[in-house]
Amino acid sequence: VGTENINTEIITLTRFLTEEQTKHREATGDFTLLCHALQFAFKSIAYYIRRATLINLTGLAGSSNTTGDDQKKLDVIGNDVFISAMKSCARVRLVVSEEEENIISFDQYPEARYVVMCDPIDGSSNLDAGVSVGTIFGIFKLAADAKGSTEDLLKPGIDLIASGFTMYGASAQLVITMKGGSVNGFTLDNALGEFILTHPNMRVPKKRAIYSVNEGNSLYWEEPVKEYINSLKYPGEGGKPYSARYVGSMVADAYRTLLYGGIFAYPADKKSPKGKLRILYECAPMAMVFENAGGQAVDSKMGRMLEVVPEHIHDRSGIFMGSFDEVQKVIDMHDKYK
Ligand code: AHM
Ligand code: MG
Repeated sequence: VGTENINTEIITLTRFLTEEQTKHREATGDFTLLCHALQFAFKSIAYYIRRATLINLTGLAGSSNTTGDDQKKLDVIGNDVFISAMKSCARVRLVVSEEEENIISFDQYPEARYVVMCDPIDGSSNLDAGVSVGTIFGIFKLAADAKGSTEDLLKPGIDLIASGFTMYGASAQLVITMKGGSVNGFTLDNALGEFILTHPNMRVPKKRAIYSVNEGNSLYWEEPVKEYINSLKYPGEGGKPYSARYVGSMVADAYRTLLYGGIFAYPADKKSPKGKLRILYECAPMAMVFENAGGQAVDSKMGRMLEVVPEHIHDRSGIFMGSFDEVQKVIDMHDKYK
């Protein structure tokens, strides 16, 4: 590579966050510090996933390696890395993790104003096969008088101040968005150890003939969902059927949908009347990303996903998200059944 080809004006996540902070005169820097801790968690998890097979981290927690040492499953490591990063930045009051039954409360930081929800390694059933997984996160800010209890968490996605996800694929990707802002995508440069802004102002294409759903559940689907998916597969005279793409890792299916367009669905059905995916750390953060990128996200009642209020921290919801026009088709199909 000739030196003249080297771009010296790259925007790292660190630089991006600093620039965002200076845009807000009232900013204290607390949120920026929290983002730095998040960034470290993502890099660490990306690293352990890359090394997983070599250092025996795949398989079940509780199993032993050949020397008899206890092995931690990657799920557990991801969760531990994430929580310790959130704790050490001293700006986080509460953490909700898919891996933890209860809320984690950092009582040593009563002044901390942020609440972080996360799925440290989403799609972990895919890990041992080397398929992409990722981390999903959402951030709330506590009101000045909030004590930091469960009630402060059972809030709709419209209250999120930031959200996003990473995907540890061929390279590690980070997608992040702030309230009322655009969606920005970063790629981890392993040599520099920095996330580089590679996808500024991401916009999900308005439509695209791709659907992403676990069709093995179709026996349990409600009629409108069945008819909707059938309408994509059998478009009638002269129409071209949609392509099916389903990784089975929400982060990977969401990332592709964000870039190429189409629809991702995990509907509530007769077997799982509340759906599978969790509101606080899967559905709401993804819905915020898709809305801020110009798409739509609704639940199985066709209400705006970001307005769904969870009843408990691990509450679930059906979800349809993606290109604006594709999600509109699902809504229109459900309207027919009203
Ligand atoms: P996980 O959080 O236990 O990994 O489960 C969530 C994952 C999502 O990433 C993915 O969209 C979905 O479960 C796939 O579920 P299924 O195997 O039922 O299609
Ligand atoms: Mg998950």
